[in-house]
Amino acid sequence: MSQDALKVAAAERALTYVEPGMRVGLGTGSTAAKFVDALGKKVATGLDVLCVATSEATQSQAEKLGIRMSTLDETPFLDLTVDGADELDGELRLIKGGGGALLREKIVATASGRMIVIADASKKVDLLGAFPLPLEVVPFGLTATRNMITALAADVGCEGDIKVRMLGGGKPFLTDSGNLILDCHFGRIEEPEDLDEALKLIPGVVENGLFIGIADLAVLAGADGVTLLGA
Ligand code: ABF
Repeated sequence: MSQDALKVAAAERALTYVEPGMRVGLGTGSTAAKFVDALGKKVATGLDVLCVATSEATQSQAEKLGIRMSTLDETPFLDLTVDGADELDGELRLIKGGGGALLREKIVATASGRMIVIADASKKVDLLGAFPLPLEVVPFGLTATRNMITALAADVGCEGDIKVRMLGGGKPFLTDSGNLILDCHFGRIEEPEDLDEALKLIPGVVENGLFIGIADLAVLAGADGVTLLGA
């Protein structure tokens, strides 16, 4: 089965949790996009849901599919959010933000009664951190902020390169909120809760890509079928 087919399988299983009348948060990334496609097909056959997107890219995809969209200000409580992840461990702790949408993703997921993570099974790891942890930071005072991240992360056992995410042509990647992304190549995150707490103490860090205590269920598609974690 191709990786694309695995993403579709996870997305289609997650769709079985969507009920008529639900308010649904729509994630970002290639796996979440499969869910939005599948939801769009259901909507075309009469399913009525109201959705909030976690990025401009997802908003535009959903609108093209005719999905009824709202904003989090108009609809501040959602029944369910379905989103992808870059890594997840057995305790449903996630690294997100590879697509740069972690801030809106975390706001939307936290405003939801339930969050379902969809992924191909290769995203499941024993220890988080091989995927560089993304942090959304304000551009002002970048060097000072980066120095503080280096010091506080080392205090909780995380050391490694911290790189500003760049686009081609020497321009920095900017998030939908106009901030920068720092990718922290820690390699191993032994104590995700401690790192999360430490990062929250740094004023220039708007949000970090650790999602702890937010996801309720992971739908993982592998060669031998779909498995559920947290069910
Ligand atoms: C979003 O998309 C992100 O939080 C995560 O970074 C990424 C996963 O992308 P993909 O599904 O394309 O692997 O869910």
